[in-house]
Amino acid sequence: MHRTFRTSTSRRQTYLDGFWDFITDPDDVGVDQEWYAAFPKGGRQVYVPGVWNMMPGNLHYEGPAWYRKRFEIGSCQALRVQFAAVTHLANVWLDGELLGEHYGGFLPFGFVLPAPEPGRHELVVRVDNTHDMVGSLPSANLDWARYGGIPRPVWLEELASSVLIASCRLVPDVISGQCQIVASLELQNLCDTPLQETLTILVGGDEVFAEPVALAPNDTVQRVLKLKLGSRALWSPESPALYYVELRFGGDNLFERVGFRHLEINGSQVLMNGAPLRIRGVNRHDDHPDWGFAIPEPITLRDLDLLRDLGMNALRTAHYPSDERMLDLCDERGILVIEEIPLSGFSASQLAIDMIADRACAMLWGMIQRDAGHPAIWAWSLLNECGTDTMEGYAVVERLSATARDLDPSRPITYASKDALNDICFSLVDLVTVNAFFGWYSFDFTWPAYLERVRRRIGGKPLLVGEFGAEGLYGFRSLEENVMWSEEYQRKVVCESAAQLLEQDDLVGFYVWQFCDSRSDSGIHALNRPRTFNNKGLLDEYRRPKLVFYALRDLLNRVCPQQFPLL
Ligand code: ADA
Repeated sequence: MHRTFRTSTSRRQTYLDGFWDFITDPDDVGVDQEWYAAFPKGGRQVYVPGVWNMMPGNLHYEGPAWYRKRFEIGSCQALRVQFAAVTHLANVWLDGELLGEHYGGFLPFGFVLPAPEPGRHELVVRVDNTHDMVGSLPSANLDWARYGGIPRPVWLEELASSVLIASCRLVPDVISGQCQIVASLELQNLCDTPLQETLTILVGGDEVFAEPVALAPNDTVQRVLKLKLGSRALWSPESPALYYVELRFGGDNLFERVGFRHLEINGSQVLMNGAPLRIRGVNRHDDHPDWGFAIPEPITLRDLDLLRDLGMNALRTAHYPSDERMLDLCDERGILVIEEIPLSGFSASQLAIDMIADRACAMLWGMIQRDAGHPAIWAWSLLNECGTDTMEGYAVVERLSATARDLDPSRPITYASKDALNDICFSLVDLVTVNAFFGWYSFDFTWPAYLERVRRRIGGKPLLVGEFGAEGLYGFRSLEENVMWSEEYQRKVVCESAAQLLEQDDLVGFYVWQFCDSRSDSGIHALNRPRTFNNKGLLDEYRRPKLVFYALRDLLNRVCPQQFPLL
């Protein structure tokens, strides 16, 4: 399943989870030798969803690799082949014919084939995870692993009808006490004759819209509908009320899910349903030492339980769009999410490269298109720690913020700044997010003194701490607290910082760096990353708690008891 609920009852959905044929292509000869038509012998089997780095010998493999899966279909009007994510470039062939290409390792894409032959078919995917400094997103300058593969589900949809709800973006909101959804839909006629079908929309089982839509042969139309829904139960972290939305068009149907809440900026506060948000969160990579980006759902679920156990209510998907099931679980559990695109650590000269800005815009578009319906997401993050102290940075933030506002006017937008005292882009966003590591990379400020300086630059805007923390090697214990890399030192830095931040009344909140240790890049960061892991986790990579976990839990439960009860 790519969601925690079934997304259609009319489409026959078959997940292609399991073993696929696999072969690396270090000399990049596969296209010339037409491996899509004749898959080479001598490969291995790899599990999908998964990343190839977990196979012995492949930990650091970077470059093209090929996947093949055979499947059978019955007779249907059309076949949809859907990928939840391929990291990062995918070229896809079916029965030797090119279906297309997609770039962007954390977002979905797919292909529709009208009237496919029933019987056996062969899907071949060339995947390339090459990272560079001139066009890839993420670039080669990153503090996480360069995983490659098909880390999220692949599935088939056999369509019973010749019309298709091809895409759907739902933006829920509450205006003057009245719930609404702005629905942007794409409806497709897959056959050679004109037709007219009724589009019906149900919210929580109630029909709220029904109208005929006419389509020319093989035509696609777009509809933007404002659905006024009156009063409904509101979504909040304490009471996460959710509503299924069913779209029906001809013989096709699609389920989505939304929650209703209103976000607004009021001076230095972000209000949800009129009450100020108090963010106490962690940054989290979709990472596990045995699974890479392809974390099994039970581990994700337990991560969220551990987050609640800490007394926290929030998570930042550093630094890329998360698995959709993780967002579904956050919706269900009332966990407040900031989601981000992998535009992280880019310098001014990189930001000036058109391909990088274009890809960032396309990914931001794809992320909002996929995730706008999730009530848990309270802000979009445009980037992390890039050259936003430069005019090149300004141009990119201007473009990204316009894209986000156009697609979703209901949520605040932000980005994480690494140099807030010299940043020049804060005027372009609603919420200022600052990252700093006092007690680790620098000792020049305390948090209160630093935030005071930042506030003088940003006027009354809401302010959030996006990252702070220190490394603590699991099991490295020290009698003296001031020994860097020890669990004791990490506990001291994180808890002292958190205590200072909790006293800042007009701070929207903070996200600790980070939930658990995560595999880092073996490249330029390695000298600074013992074990080649980023060791700033409150837990280690296997989710074993460090001293800081218990101390931070005590602190949060003392300062805000029962505020975020365990579910
Ligand atoms: C930055 C970056 C994180 C991580 C962190 C660190 O703030 O955003 O991804 O690399 O530094 O641990 O140094």
